[in-house]
Order: sequence, then C-alpha cells, then structure tokens
Amino acid sequence: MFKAMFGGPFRRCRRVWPGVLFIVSLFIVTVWRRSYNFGGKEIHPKHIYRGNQEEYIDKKGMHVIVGHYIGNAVRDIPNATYEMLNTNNFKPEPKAGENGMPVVTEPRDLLKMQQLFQINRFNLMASDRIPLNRTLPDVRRKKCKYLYKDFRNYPRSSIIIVFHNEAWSTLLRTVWSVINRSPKELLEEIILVDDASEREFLRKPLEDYIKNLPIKTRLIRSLNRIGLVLARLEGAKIATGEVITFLDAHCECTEGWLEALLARIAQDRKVAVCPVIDIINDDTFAYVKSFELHWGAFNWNLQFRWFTLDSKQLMKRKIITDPFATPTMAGGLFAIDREYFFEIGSYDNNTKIWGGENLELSFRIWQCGGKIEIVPCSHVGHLFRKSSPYTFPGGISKTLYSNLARVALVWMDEWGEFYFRFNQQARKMKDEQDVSERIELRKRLNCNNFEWYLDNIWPQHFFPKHDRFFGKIRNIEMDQCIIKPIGKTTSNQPMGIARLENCVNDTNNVAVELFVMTNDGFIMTDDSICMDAPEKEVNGLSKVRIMACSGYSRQKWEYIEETKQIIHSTNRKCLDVVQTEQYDGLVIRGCTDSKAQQWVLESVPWTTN
Ligand code: UD2
Ligand code: MN
Repeated sequence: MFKAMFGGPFRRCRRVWPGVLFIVSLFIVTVWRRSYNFGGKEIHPKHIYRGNQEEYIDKKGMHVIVGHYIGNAVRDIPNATYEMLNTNNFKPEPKAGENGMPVVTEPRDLLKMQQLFQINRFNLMASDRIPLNRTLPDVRRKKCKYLYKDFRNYPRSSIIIVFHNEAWSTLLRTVWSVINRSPKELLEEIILVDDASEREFLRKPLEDYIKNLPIKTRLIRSLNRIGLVLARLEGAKIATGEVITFLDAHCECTEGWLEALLARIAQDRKVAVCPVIDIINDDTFAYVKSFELHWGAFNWNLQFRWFTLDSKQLMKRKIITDPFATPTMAGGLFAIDREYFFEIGSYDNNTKIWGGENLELSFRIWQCGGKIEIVPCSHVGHLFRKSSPYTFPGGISKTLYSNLARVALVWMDEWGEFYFRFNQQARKMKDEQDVSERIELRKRLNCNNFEWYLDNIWPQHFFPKHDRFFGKIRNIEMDQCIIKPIGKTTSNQPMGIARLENCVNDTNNVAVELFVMTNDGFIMTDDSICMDAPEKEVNGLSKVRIMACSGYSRQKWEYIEETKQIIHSTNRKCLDVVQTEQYDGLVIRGCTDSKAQQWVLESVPWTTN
C-alpha cells in the first residue's frame, strides 16, 4: 500500500517520507493537546499546565483533579507514532487464550508484535486477540471449593483499579474477570481511577463502554499524574463497600478469589488479605499457576522479595487451605476493611508515582496491631513485566528512593539508619523528607517498634541486630574476607561457592562481604543466603557453598573465640581455604592449628547506638 501510494514519481523522495510523517504526527499531537475533551468538559491546556491543584466534580459526577501535566508518551516510546499509541486494536478471536492457554504469534507478525510490545512492555498484540471474558483454569485446591458456601454473609467489596496508559484489552479483561468470577452479591461496585492517561481510547470510548457493564462501574480521573498511591486514595475515598479490594490494571481473577479474601476479613476486620499471585506471561498471556506457599519480605535495599515457607513454618500449618501470615505484601492486590484502612492511616500521601508503598503499608499494619495474610484459596493472575512502560516525572531513582527513604525514616528505627548507611541513593533523598505527620500517626496509633516487627513477624530475617554478629569475616592466613558470590558463572568459579577476596572499605561496595551470624549459628547475608556445609566430598574436597537459607542444621556453625576457628555444628570440621588452579574457595576439613582455619569476626557498625 505504502509502495503503491508513494511509488512512481515519488520514489526518489522515499527517504524523506519518514521525516514528513514525523512532522505530520507532531502536528496532530499538538492540535490534540491544545484542547482535549475531558469528561464532557473542554479544558484548555493552560489550566492543565498552570493550574494549582484544583478539584471539581464534573457534570457526570466524575471527580477531576486539575494540575500539572507532565510526560509525553510519543517522545518516550521510541518509534511509536501517535497513531500506534492511540489506536485500539482489540480484535478478539473466540478461542485465543482460552482456559489460560498461551497465544502463539505467527512469524509474519513478529516485527509488528515487537513494535507494539514497547508500548506497554507486554505482548499487546497477543492481548488484543484474547476475548475479554476468556476462561481460566480453576487452580485452587479442591477443598477450597467447599469452604465458602456461606459467602452471602460476608462483607461486600468495592474493587479499585488504578491505571496509567493501560491497554484497553488488559484493563477490561481485569474488569470482566472480576464480573465473571465474583459472586454478584459481594460486588458493591468497580471503581476505575485514571491517573492522567493520554490514550484516546481511554477517554470517551471507555466512558461509553462502562455504562453497559452489568456491575456498577465508576470512572474517575486525575488530569495530572499523581502516581498509584494517590490514585488509589482517590478511589478509596469514594468507595462505598465495607471492604475495598485493590487490583492492578492487568490482572485476571480466578473462580472463588473474592469469597476467600472476604471470608477472612469477616472473621477479623484487622487483617489485610492478599491472594496468591499467579503469573500471566508477558509474551504469550498464558496463565501460569505459581507456588502457593510463598510469602513476602524485603532485602537490605528494601526491594521486595518472595520466600518459601520453611520447614518450621510448614509444620505449624495444620490446614493447608488456611491463610498464613506474610511480613510484607507485594502491594498491588489486596483487600482490607475500608474503615480500618483509614483508621490505620491509609497511605503516606507523599509517596510518588511507584514504589515503597507496599512496605510502608505492611510495616504500619503489623506494627500498629493488624495482620497481613496470604489466602491460598484465592488466586489472581498478574501480568509481570520486565520493565516499566511509563514515565517517572522527577526521575526514576529520585522517586523511588525518596519513597523508600520515607518508609525507613518513619518505621524502621535503627534499621532505617542501617539502610541509609549502606545505600547511597536513599541517603541522598533522606534530608528533604518531611515525615512529621507520619511520625505523629505512629505515635497516635501507639505502634510497636521495628525490632518488635523483626523479632515477631519475621524471625528468620537476615538483618543485623544488637544481639548478633554483623560484619566481615576475615581469614588470618590470606588476610582476605568471605564474599557473597555475585556475577557470572565460570567453570572453575561456579556461583554459589563461598570464597575469599581482598577486603574493601568503601561503604558503598562493602555489602558483598557483610555477614550476620545469628545466635543459632547461621552465617547469613542479604537476600536470605546462608553458608552451607557440604554433605559429601567431591574430588576429595568438601566445598562450602553460599545458598538459600533453609533452617537446617547443615547451615549451622560455631565460632570458637580462643582458637578462632569456625566449626561446622554437626560434623565438627573446620572452615578452611583452598586457593589453587583447580579450586578457589572455602572447604571444611578436619581441624588443625593452621592459620588458614583461623578467622577474625570484624564487627562493622550499622547504627549509632
Ligand atoms: C508492584 C505492585 C504494584 C505496586 C508496586 C510498587 C503487584 C502485582 N504489583 O509493581 O501494585 O504496589 O509494586 O509501587 O503487587 N499506576 C498508576 N500511576 C502511576 C504508576 C502506576 O496509576 O504513576 C498504576 C499502573 O497502571 C498499575 C498499578 O498502578 O495498574 C501498578 O503499577 P505497575 O503494574 O507498573 O506495578 P508492578 O506490578 O510492577
Ligand atoms: Mn502490575
């Protein structure tokens, strides 16, 4: 088509066309931005750019916040034209993705697929082929099906979905999965909160579409980019359900998901409950059941991490379908009693765009008398992406680290100091934070301190504490420190082998050689990694590894102050070093008085008191 149109006499100019197209699309964008129609009301861009935070409810009852308008998607997504971003290509094929099956992209579509992938950082082309009401497998344990017969007595929930530039198909598949797989009796309403999306199909077409949905669905918009926390708060403020349930805008709920969550809140209104988060594959949209017994915590950099229930935790669980506690939630998918949500301080409204709010809410709920649990009978799929598709006004790291700095300042006490000491980026953002209101809240609610949280809610944690060693483990013979393996695997240096390297003093790079030794004798480091003694010799060597903490005694050690030996607790051998061509790493061997078996535990300060 292109060829036919621009062939013949124009052929010579073909190289010029992309430029012309670019200018034309720029023109269109400019015209579009000059006056766009918002909720039936014309808003001149001047009001959008300059207006101070103005709020009003428009004729249709939509709550509109006018303020700064930041971000230009055409500029931010390479090679994306205005047309590409604003065309809704949703064209369902009846069987595509049925029962959570993957969608296969034909080789001839690959190029187009890759282009479209950039817009939302998932396979938009695949999503656009899957019907909004596709079926999903019922991934629950069989027993779950009989547990919630009494659901009519549970509290009703508002479902709040915030979005910024979400695709039509993923957003509405989220909505339909709620409608199709929740008991009508339990759905108070669906609230969509648009955080300053720029796509045309999310304006009037969306407003028209939701009018015909079988469940009352409201759409409210913010004209300036407020971030997911403020967007959720806008939704929560207008919600009327006894419970509010938050979902990301690219989820798919499975049968029974809501009953299982609400059942727990019906028992105890101070529990925030999360479903098991299954995976919607970003390439194929296949629905993949994930491991049920995962719980959430975080590492030294306050990044959220999943861990598995250990042997002790499993033993405690008599009934496999029972909800279980989690120190932190992933953030996006949870239900909470609406009044309780506001009683405990909803969210920190100085949290920007994305990140940190999941830890803030988790610490606050636990420290101030509530609970967070995962409900194994509730499964919701979430589309996990490898990168973020949208802009971060103000910069990604500034945004994220100020959010995290606030969390550390308000809730983490000495562990906040620890975080700032070893995290330069967060330290930079620390001083500009005014957290006085949140500190007030913490006092008012009479909350427990962070030590209480670590001791009681996350006893397996790998953070320093006053009653355990924290620092470097230096070998006397080699004058080097044990390091946590990082980087690439090579044949003679497999990742996971514990080994020595020259000790470093720069606090910004020191984290790899910092270890904690607990009173039980676990030598652990960031991300729940432990020194693990081998069960058997390989090629005459018992190689010590650094691997996921398991709580088993093969990971227990004893430090003998007088001899400076580190002895493995069950087989009584000594931690030793081998540095040869064939093997460079730690081993355990029968104890001798060799200096290679002598270690200094060098404490590193992590707090001022
Ligand atoms: C995870 C959470 C997410 C949130 C985040 C930390 C899950 C499955 N997801 O990241 O809910 O807790 O960690 O902050 O637990 N959005 C806006 N405005 C913005 C940015 C995002 O409305 O400025 C919307 C976005 O369209 C989406 C939701 O917020 O519906 C979460 O964003 P995400 O999907 O990019 O976050 P995710 O899943 O990587
Ligand atoms: Mn998400």
